[in-house]
Amino acid sequence: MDLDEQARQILRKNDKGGYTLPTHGLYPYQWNWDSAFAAWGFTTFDPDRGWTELETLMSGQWDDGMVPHILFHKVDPGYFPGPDVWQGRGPIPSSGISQPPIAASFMRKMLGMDPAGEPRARAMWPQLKRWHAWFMAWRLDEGAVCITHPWEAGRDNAPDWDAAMAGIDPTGVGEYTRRDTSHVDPAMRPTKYDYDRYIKLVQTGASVNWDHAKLKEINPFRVADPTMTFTLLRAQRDLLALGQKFGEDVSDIPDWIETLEKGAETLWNAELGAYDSRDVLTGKFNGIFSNASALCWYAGIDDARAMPAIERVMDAVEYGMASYDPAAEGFEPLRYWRGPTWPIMNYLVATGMEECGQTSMADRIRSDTARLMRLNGFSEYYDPHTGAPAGGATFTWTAAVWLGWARFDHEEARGVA
Ligand code: 9WN
Repeated sequence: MDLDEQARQILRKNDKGGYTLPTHGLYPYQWNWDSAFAAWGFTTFDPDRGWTELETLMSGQWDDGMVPHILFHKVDPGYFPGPDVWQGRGPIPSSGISQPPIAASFMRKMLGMDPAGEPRARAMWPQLKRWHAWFMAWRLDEGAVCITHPWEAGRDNAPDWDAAMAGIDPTGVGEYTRRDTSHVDPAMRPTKYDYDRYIKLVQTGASVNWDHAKLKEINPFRVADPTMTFTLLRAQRDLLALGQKFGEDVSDIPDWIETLEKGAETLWNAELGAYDSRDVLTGKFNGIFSNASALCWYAGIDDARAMPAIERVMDAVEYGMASYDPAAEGFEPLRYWRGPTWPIMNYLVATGMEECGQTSMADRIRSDTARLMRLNGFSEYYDPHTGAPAGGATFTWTAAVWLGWARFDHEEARGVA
Protein backbone atom coordinates (compact mmCIF):
# COMPACT_ATOMS: atom_id res chain seq x y z
CA MET A 1 0.00 0.00 0.00
CA ASP A 2 1.42 3.42 -0.86
CA LEU A 3 2.19 5.93 1.88
CA ASP A 4 -0.68 8.26 0.97
CA GLU A 5 -3.15 5.47 1.46
CA GLN A 6 -1.45 4.31 4.67
CA ALA A 7 -1.72 7.84 6.04
CA ARG A 8 -5.40 8.12 5.13
CA GLN A 9 -6.07 4.77 6.80
CA ILE A 10 -4.39 5.96 10.00
CA LEU A 11 -6.72 8.96 10.14
CA ARG A 12 -9.75 6.77 9.46
CA LYS A 13 -8.75 4.15 12.04
CA ASN A 14 -8.11 6.80 14.71
CA ASP A 15 -11.46 8.47 13.92
CA LYS A 16 -13.89 8.01 16.81
CA GLY A 17 -16.78 9.72 15.00
CA GLY A 18 -16.42 13.50 15.18
CA TYR A 19 -13.00 13.49 16.80
CA THR A 20 -9.73 11.70 16.20
CA LEU A 21 -7.43 9.99 18.70
CA PRO A 22 -3.72 10.89 18.43
CA THR A 23 -3.14 7.11 18.52
CA HIS A 24 -4.97 4.14 20.01
CA GLY A 25 -3.85 2.98 23.45
CA LEU A 26 -1.43 5.70 24.56
CA TYR A 27 -3.81 8.66 23.93
CA PRO A 28 -7.47 7.56 23.96
CA TYR A 29 -9.08 11.05 23.89
CA GLN A 30 -9.27 14.22 21.81
CA TRP A 31 -6.22 16.46 22.19
CA ASN A 32 -6.39 20.12 21.24
CA TRP A 33 -3.48 20.78 18.90
CA ASP A 34 -3.50 17.21 17.57
CA SER A 35 -7.06 17.89 16.44
CA ALA A 36 -6.07 20.90 14.35
CA PHE A 37 -3.57 18.70 12.50
CA ALA A 38 -6.17 15.94 12.15
CA ALA A 39 -8.70 18.42 10.71
CA TRP A 40 -6.18 19.56 8.10
CA GLY A 41 -5.17 15.97 7.27
CA PHE A 42 -8.80 14.99 6.71
CA THR A 43 -9.33 18.07 4.55
CA THR A 44 -6.86 16.64 2.01
CA PHE A 45 -9.38 13.88 1.17
CA ASP A 46 -12.60 14.42 3.19
CA PRO A 47 -13.13 18.14 3.94
CA ASP A 48 -16.49 17.61 5.60
CA ARG A 49 -14.85 15.37 8.21
CA GLY A 50 -12.08 17.96 8.62
CA TRP A 51 -14.54 20.71 9.58
CA THR A 52 -16.34 18.38 11.98
CA GLU A 53 -13.06 17.78 13.84
CA LEU A 54 -12.64 21.48 14.60
CA GLU A 55 -16.31 21.86 15.55
CA THR A 56 -16.03 19.02 18.06
CA LEU A 57 -12.93 20.64 19.54
CA MET A 58 -14.69 23.99 19.91
CA SER A 59 -17.73 22.31 21.51
CA GLY A 60 -15.56 21.77 24.59
CA GLN A 61 -14.96 25.51 25.10
CA TRP A 62 -15.42 26.72 28.67
CA ASP A 63 -17.63 29.67 29.65
CA ASP A 64 -14.55 31.84 30.11
CA GLY A 65 -13.32 31.11 26.57
CA MET A 66 -10.65 28.50 27.28
CA VAL A 67 -10.49 25.50 24.96
CA PRO A 68 -9.04 22.60 27.00
CA HIS A 69 -6.06 20.53 26.03
CA ILE A 70 -7.93 17.22 26.39
CA LEU A 71 -11.63 16.47 25.91
CA PHE A 72 -12.62 13.24 27.65
CA HIS A 73 -15.56 12.32 25.44
CA LYS A 74 -15.77 8.72 26.68
CA VAL A 75 -13.92 7.53 29.77
CA ASP A 76 -11.04 5.17 28.99
CA PRO A 77 -9.19 3.52 31.91
CA GLY A 78 -6.08 3.20 29.71
CA TYR A 79 -5.08 6.85 30.30
CA PHE A 80 -3.97 8.61 33.47
CA PRO A 81 -4.75 11.31 34.65
CA GLY A 82 -8.37 11.07 33.51
CA PRO A 83 -11.41 13.31 34.08
CA ASP A 84 -11.76 12.35 37.76
CA VAL A 85 -8.30 13.76 38.47
CA TRP A 86 -8.54 16.85 36.26
CA GLN A 87 -12.08 17.88 37.23
CA GLY A 88 -12.36 20.42 34.41
CA ARG A 89 -15.45 22.65 34.50
CA GLY A 90 -16.50 22.83 30.83
CA PRO A 91 -19.52 21.45 28.94
CA ILE A 92 -17.56 18.24 28.19
CA PRO A 93 -15.34 16.53 30.82
CA SER A 94 -11.89 17.97 30.21
CA SER A 95 -8.47 18.89 31.48
CA GLY A 96 -8.02 22.31 33.09
CA ILE A 97 -5.31 23.78 30.87
CA SER A 98 -5.08 24.66 27.19
CA GLN A 99 -2.55 23.87 24.43
CA PRO A 100 -0.83 25.76 21.59
CA PRO A 101 -3.68 27.61 19.83
CA ILE A 102 -3.09 26.57 16.25
CA ALA A 103 -6.75 25.96 15.33
CA ALA A 104 -7.38 29.39 13.75
CA SER A 105 -4.29 28.98 11.56
CA PHE A 106 -5.38 25.55 10.40
CA MET A 107 -8.90 26.82 9.84
CA ARG A 108 -7.54 29.45 7.49
CA LYS A 109 -5.52 26.85 5.65
CA MET A 110 -8.52 24.52 5.41
CA LEU A 111 -10.64 27.29 3.98
CA GLY A 112 -8.07 27.77 1.23
CA MET A 113 -8.34 24.06 0.44
CA ASP A 114 -12.13 23.91 0.73
CA PRO A 115 -13.84 27.29 0.15
CA ALA A 116 -17.24 25.59 0.48
CA GLY A 117 -16.53 25.24 4.20
CA GLU A 118 -16.87 29.00 4.73
CA PRO A 119 -20.20 28.92 6.65
CA ARG A 120 -18.69 26.48 9.13
CA ALA A 121 -15.54 28.61 9.48
CA ARG A 122 -17.67 31.71 10.03
CA ALA A 123 -19.61 29.96 12.78
CA MET A 124 -16.38 29.06 14.61
CA TRP A 125 -14.69 32.45 14.25
CA PRO A 126 -16.30 34.07 17.35
CA GLN A 127 -15.41 31.01 19.45
CA LEU A 128 -11.80 31.22 18.32
CA LYS A 129 -11.73 34.91 19.12
CA ARG A 130 -12.99 34.24 22.67
CA TRP A 131 -10.29 31.62 23.11
CA HIS A 132 -7.59 34.01 21.93
CA ALA A 133 -8.99 36.71 24.24
CA TRP A 134 -8.74 34.25 27.14
CA PHE A 135 -4.99 33.87 26.51
CA MET A 136 -4.60 37.64 26.41
CA ALA A 137 -6.46 37.97 29.73
CA TRP A 138 -4.89 35.14 31.72
CA ARG A 139 -1.63 33.99 30.29
CA LEU A 140 0.56 37.00 29.51
CA ASP A 141 3.80 38.10 31.11
CA GLU A 142 5.35 41.19 29.50
CA GLY A 143 3.40 40.23 26.39
CA ALA A 144 4.83 36.69 26.17
CA VAL A 145 2.44 33.76 26.66
CA CYS A 146 2.97 31.67 29.78
CA ILE A 147 2.18 28.08 30.55
CA THR A 148 0.90 26.94 33.94
CA HIS A 149 1.71 23.26 33.41
CA PRO A 150 4.39 21.68 31.17
CA TRP A 151 1.62 19.91 29.21
CA GLU A 152 0.15 23.26 28.19
CA ALA A 153 3.09 23.93 25.84
CA GLY A 154 2.60 20.55 24.17
CA ARG A 155 6.32 19.92 24.86
CA ASP A 156 5.73 18.00 28.05
CA ASN A 157 9.14 17.07 29.42
CA ALA A 158 11.27 19.59 27.53
CA PRO A 159 14.38 20.65 29.48
CA ASP A 160 12.88 24.15 29.44
CA TRP A 161 10.78 23.26 32.46
CA ASP A 162 13.45 21.57 34.60
CA ALA A 163 14.32 24.60 36.73
CA ALA A 164 10.69 25.50 37.39
CA MET A 165 9.79 21.86 38.08
CA ALA A 166 12.57 21.66 40.68
CA GLY A 167 10.72 24.34 42.63
CA ILE A 168 7.57 22.22 42.96
CA ASP A 169 7.14 20.24 46.17
CA PRO A 170 5.24 17.05 45.26
CA THR A 171 4.54 16.08 48.89
CA GLY A 172 1.05 14.68 49.31
CA VAL A 173 0.57 13.82 45.66
CA GLY A 174 -0.43 10.29 46.77
CA GLU A 175 -0.28 6.94 45.02
CA TYR A 176 -1.26 6.64 41.38
CA THR A 177 -0.74 4.23 38.50
CA ARG A 178 0.68 5.55 35.28
CA ARG A 179 -0.71 4.11 32.08
CA ASP A 180 1.62 5.65 29.49
CA THR A 181 4.52 3.36 30.43
CA SER A 182 2.39 0.27 29.79
CA HIS A 183 1.88 1.38 26.17
CA VAL A 184 5.44 2.44 25.27
CA ASP A 185 8.97 1.86 26.56
CA PRO A 186 9.41 3.83 29.81
CA ALA A 187 12.84 4.95 28.55
CA MET A 188 11.02 7.14 26.01
CA ARG A 189 8.60 8.73 28.47
CA PRO A 190 8.94 11.30 31.27
CA THR A 191 10.28 10.01 34.60
CA LYS A 192 8.43 9.49 37.91
CA TYR A 193 10.09 12.65 39.21
CA ASP A 194 8.37 14.55 36.38
CA TYR A 195 5.04 12.76 36.75
CA ASP A 196 4.78 13.49 40.49
CA ARG A 197 5.07 17.18 39.69
CA TYR A 198 2.66 17.00 36.72
CA ILE A 199 0.03 15.45 38.96
CA LYS A 200 0.71 17.89 41.78
CA LEU A 201 0.01 20.77 39.39
CA VAL A 202 -3.24 19.12 38.27
CA GLN A 203 -4.30 18.69 41.90
CA THR A 204 -3.42 22.33 42.60
CA GLY A 205 -5.61 23.56 39.73
CA ALA A 206 -8.50 21.27 40.66
CA SER A 207 -8.29 22.46 44.29
CA VAL A 208 -9.44 25.96 43.22
CA ASN A 209 -11.83 24.68 40.55
CA TRP A 210 -9.51 26.03 37.86
CA ASP A 211 -10.20 29.61 38.87
CA HIS A 212 -7.52 31.36 36.82
CA ALA A 213 -7.25 34.36 39.15
CA LYS A 214 -6.69 32.15 42.21
CA LEU A 215 -4.38 29.89 40.29
CA LYS A 216 -2.21 32.79 39.29
CA GLU A 217 -1.58 33.39 43.01
CA ILE A 218 -0.94 29.83 44.12
CA ASN A 219 0.45 27.93 41.15
CA PRO A 220 4.15 27.14 41.67
CA PHE A 221 4.78 26.96 37.91
CA ARG A 222 4.54 29.85 35.41
CA VAL A 223 6.91 29.93 32.46
CA ALA A 224 6.81 32.21 29.41
CA ASP A 225 7.14 29.91 26.44
CA PRO A 226 8.15 30.39 22.78
CA THR A 227 5.74 27.67 21.54
CA MET A 228 2.72 29.44 22.99
CA THR A 229 3.89 32.94 22.16
CA PHE A 230 4.72 32.19 18.54
CA THR A 231 1.68 30.02 17.82
CA LEU A 232 -0.70 32.56 19.38
CA LEU A 233 0.93 35.43 17.50
CA ARG A 234 0.54 33.50 14.25
CA ALA A 235 -3.02 32.52 15.13
CA GLN A 236 -3.95 36.16 15.85
CA ARG A 237 -2.73 37.16 12.39
CA ASP A 238 -4.82 34.38 10.83
CA LEU A 239 -7.83 35.28 12.97
CA LEU A 240 -7.51 38.88 11.81
CA ALA A 241 -7.36 37.92 8.13
CA LEU A 242 -10.35 35.62 8.48
CA GLY A 243 -12.33 38.19 10.49
CA GLN A 244 -11.76 40.84 7.85
CA LYS A 245 -12.95 38.45 5.18
CA PHE A 246 -16.06 37.58 7.21
CA GLY A 247 -16.86 41.20 8.10
CA GLU A 248 -16.44 40.56 11.85
CA ASP A 249 -15.40 43.05 14.52
CA VAL A 250 -11.62 42.73 14.49
CA SER A 251 -10.85 45.96 16.34
CA ASP A 252 -9.08 44.25 19.32
CA ILE A 253 -6.79 42.09 17.25
CA PRO A 254 -4.12 44.53 15.98
CA ASP A 255 -3.36 45.50 19.61
CA TRP A 256 -3.11 41.84 20.57
CA ILE A 257 -0.63 41.33 17.74
CA GLU A 258 1.48 44.27 18.84
CA THR A 259 1.50 43.07 22.46
CA LEU A 260 2.60 39.59 21.41
CA GLU A 261 5.31 40.94 19.09
CA LYS A 262 6.76 42.84 22.02
CA GLY A 263 6.35 39.76 24.19
CA ALA A 264 8.24 37.62 21.67
CA GLU A 265 11.20 39.97 21.90
CA THR A 266 11.34 39.42 25.68
CA LEU A 267 12.10 35.77 24.91
CA TRP A 268 15.21 36.56 22.88
CA ASN A 269 18.20 35.32 24.85
CA ALA A 270 21.22 37.03 23.27
CA GLU A 271 23.69 34.85 25.16
CA LEU A 272 22.07 31.69 23.78
CA GLY A 273 21.49 33.18 20.33
CA ALA A 274 17.94 31.84 20.38
CA TYR A 275 14.45 32.46 21.64
CA ASP A 276 14.25 30.93 25.07
CA SER A 277 11.69 30.14 27.75
CA ARG A 278 11.69 32.43 30.78
CA ASP A 279 10.69 31.47 34.32
CA VAL A 280 8.23 34.14 35.38
CA LEU A 281 8.56 33.35 39.09
CA THR A 282 12.35 33.80 39.14
CA GLY A 283 12.70 36.15 36.16
CA LYS A 284 15.45 33.94 34.69
CA PHE A 285 15.95 32.56 31.19
CA ASN A 286 16.25 28.79 31.06
CA GLY A 287 19.13 28.80 28.56
CA ILE A 288 17.59 26.04 26.42
CA PHE A 289 17.78 25.78 22.65
CA SER A 290 14.62 23.93 21.58
CA ASN A 291 12.78 23.46 18.30
CA ALA A 292 10.22 25.97 19.63
CA SER A 293 12.96 28.63 19.39
CA ALA A 294 12.74 28.17 15.62
CA LEU A 295 9.05 29.07 15.44
CA CYS A 296 9.71 32.81 15.09
CA TRP A 297 9.22 32.68 11.31
CA TYR A 298 5.92 30.89 11.81
CA ALA A 299 4.89 33.90 13.87
CA GLY A 300 5.87 36.23 11.01
CA ILE A 301 9.16 37.34 12.62
CA ASP A 302 11.92 36.98 10.03
CA ASP A 303 14.86 37.04 12.41
CA ALA A 304 18.38 36.57 11.00
CA ARG A 305 19.73 36.44 14.57
CA ALA A 306 18.04 33.08 15.07
CA MET A 307 19.40 31.19 12.05
CA PRO A 308 23.04 30.38 13.07
CA ALA A 309 21.99 28.28 16.08
CA ILE A 310 19.47 26.44 13.92
CA GLU A 311 22.10 25.67 11.30
CA ARG A 312 24.42 24.30 13.96
CA VAL A 313 21.70 22.09 15.43
CA MET A 314 20.64 20.86 11.98
CA ASP A 315 24.25 19.96 11.12
CA ALA A 316 24.60 17.96 14.32
CA VAL A 317 22.07 15.27 13.34
CA GLU A 318 21.12 13.21 10.31
CA TYR A 319 17.41 14.05 10.50
CA GLY A 320 16.54 17.57 11.61
CA MET A 321 15.39 19.24 13.55
CA ALA A 322 16.09 17.90 17.01
CA SER A 323 13.78 19.09 19.79
CA TYR A 324 16.80 19.89 21.98
CA ASP A 325 20.37 20.91 21.20
CA PRO A 326 22.33 17.66 20.54
CA ALA A 327 25.45 19.27 22.00
CA ALA A 328 23.76 20.14 25.29
CA GLU A 329 24.06 18.13 28.46
CA GLY A 330 21.04 15.92 28.97
CA PHE A 331 20.26 15.48 25.27
CA GLU A 332 18.41 12.15 24.90
CA PRO A 333 17.62 11.16 21.30
CA LEU A 334 14.71 8.88 22.23
CA ARG A 335 13.10 10.56 25.22
CA TYR A 336 10.09 12.49 24.11
CA TRP A 337 10.86 16.27 24.06
CA ARG A 338 14.50 15.97 25.13
CA GLY A 339 16.02 15.30 21.74
CA PRO A 340 13.81 13.48 19.22
CA THR A 341 12.63 15.10 16.01
CA TRP A 342 8.88 15.73 15.76
CA PRO A 343 7.24 16.02 12.32
CA ILE A 344 4.59 18.43 13.58
CA MET A 345 7.17 20.89 14.85
CA ASN A 346 9.18 20.44 11.66
CA TYR A 347 6.11 21.34 9.65
CA LEU A 348 5.35 24.49 11.68
CA VAL A 349 8.98 25.64 11.69
CA ALA A 350 9.56 24.99 7.98
CA THR A 351 6.24 26.50 6.90
CA GLY A 352 7.14 29.71 8.67
CA MET A 353 10.61 29.78 7.10
CA GLU A 354 9.11 29.09 3.71
CA GLU A 355 6.67 31.98 4.04
CA CYS A 356 9.51 34.32 5.02
CA GLY A 357 11.65 33.26 2.05
CA GLN A 358 14.08 31.11 4.06
CA THR A 359 13.57 28.37 1.51
CA SER A 360 16.81 26.43 1.70
CA MET A 361 16.40 25.63 5.41
CA ALA A 362 12.67 25.02 4.92
CA ASP A 363 13.41 22.54 2.10
CA ARG A 364 16.03 20.78 4.18
CA ILE A 365 13.66 20.29 7.12
CA ARG A 366 10.88 19.09 4.82
CA SER A 367 13.04 16.51 3.04
CA ASP A 368 14.43 15.18 6.34
CA THR A 369 10.86 14.80 7.59
CA ALA A 370 9.74 13.03 4.41
CA ARG A 371 12.75 10.66 4.58
CA LEU A 372 11.79 9.65 8.11
CA MET A 373 8.28 8.74 7.07
CA ARG A 374 9.39 6.89 3.94
CA LEU A 375 11.87 4.86 5.99
CA ASN A 376 9.90 4.29 9.15
CA GLY A 377 6.21 5.11 8.72
CA PHE A 378 4.09 7.45 10.82
CA SER A 379 5.40 7.50 14.38
CA GLU A 380 4.84 10.04 17.12
CA TYR A 381 8.50 11.14 16.79
CA TYR A 382 11.92 9.79 15.69
CA ASP A 383 15.55 9.54 16.81
CA PRO A 384 17.26 12.43 14.98
CA HIS A 385 20.54 10.50 14.62
CA THR A 386 19.27 7.14 13.34
CA GLY A 387 15.72 7.93 12.23
CA ALA A 388 14.38 5.12 14.44
CA PRO A 389 10.64 5.52 15.06
CA ALA A 390 9.66 6.15 18.70
CA GLY A 391 6.74 6.89 21.01
CA GLY A 392 3.29 5.89 19.75
CA ALA A 393 2.86 4.27 16.32
CA THR A 394 0.28 4.99 13.56
CA PHE A 395 0.09 8.56 14.74
CA THR A 396 -2.61 10.92 13.52
CA TRP A 397 -0.69 14.19 13.32
CA THR A 398 2.31 12.56 11.65
CA ALA A 399 0.02 11.07 8.99
CA ALA A 400 -1.57 14.51 8.54
CA VAL A 401 1.83 16.16 8.07
CA TRP A 402 2.55 13.63 5.34
CA LEU A 403 -0.75 14.21 3.54
CA GLY A 404 -0.68 17.99 3.80
CA TRP A 405 3.00 18.70 3.23
CA ALA A 406 5.84 16.17 3.53
CA ARG A 407 4.83 14.03 0.54
CA PHE A 408 5.25 16.88 -1.93
CA ASP A 409 8.47 17.85 -3.67
CA HIS A 410 9.96 21.24 -2.80
CA GLU A 411 8.11 23.20 -5.46
CA GLU A 412 4.77 21.58 -4.67
CA ALA A 413 5.37 22.03 -0.94
CA ARG A 414 5.86 25.74 -1.55
CA GLY A 415 2.42 25.77 -3.14
CA VAL A 416 0.69 24.14 -0.17
CA ALA A 417 2.71 25.47 2.77
C1 9WN B 1 -0.18 15.05 27.67
C2 9WN B 1 -1.16 13.85 22.28
C3 9WN B 1 -0.26 14.64 23.22
C4 9WN B 1 0.37 15.84 22.51
C5 9WN B 1 1.49 16.48 23.33
C6 9WN B 1 2.46 15.38 23.74
C7 9WN B 1 1.73 14.29 24.53
C8 9WN B 1 0.32 14.08 26.61
C9 9WN B 1 0.98 12.93 27.33
O1 9WN B 1 0.73 13.74 23.72
O2 9WN B 1 1.21 14.82 25.73
O3 9WN B 1 -0.87 16.11 27.08
O4 9WN B 1 0.22 12.21 28.03
O5 9WN B 1 2.18 12.72 27.24
O6 9WN B 1 3.54 15.90 24.44
O7 9WN B 1 2.14 17.47 22.57
O8 9WN B 1 -0.60 16.80 22.23
O9 9WN B 1 -0.47 13.51 21.12
